Amino acid sequence: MRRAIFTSLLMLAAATLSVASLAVTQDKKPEAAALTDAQMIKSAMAAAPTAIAKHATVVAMQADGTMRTLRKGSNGFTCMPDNPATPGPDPMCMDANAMEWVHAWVAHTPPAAKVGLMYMLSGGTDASNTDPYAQMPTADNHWIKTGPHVMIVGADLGFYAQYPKGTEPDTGVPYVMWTGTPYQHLMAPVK
Ligand SMILES: [Cu+2]
Repeated sequence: MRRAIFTSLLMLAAATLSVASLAVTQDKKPEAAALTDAQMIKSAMAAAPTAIAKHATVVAMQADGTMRTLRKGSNGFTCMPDNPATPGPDPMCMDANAMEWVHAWVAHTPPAAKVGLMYMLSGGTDASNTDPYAQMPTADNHWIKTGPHVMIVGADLGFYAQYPKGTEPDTGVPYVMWTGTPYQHLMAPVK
């Protein structure tokens, strides 16, 4: 998983603060506002196979944590664009169960026991493998990089028990991210 959404929240909160300070300092504009809706839709659609992406709802996270719908879809999948503030490309497309899981993660609430699927086919993802809320690499948060992958979230312990759970996994094969937290999930590379 990415901390992209959580990062987006922080970014947007920071952007709001920047706007507040703009009046005083005339500082530069927050870059989170740079993408147009069309650009965000294109970015979001890149996360999943075309057959899924073209019928998916596309949403963008708002400053208050709510979603703004950029395009309504019909297949039960929701796609979110890359967060330009993070190093790697990180758009994602997810089914309804995975969307619930993401909301739980962002809200720091226990996720429902509902298995969900997420696509992150757009490219490399940098994240802490041990801290669901880390924003930056530190000496001990096991910052790792994973290429295009799919994720299984909300599965039971027996499912995750099948896969490696080390803090420094081989990201070329399936592994469990955020082991030991309520948000552990399978990361499965597809390339
Ligand atoms: Cu992921």
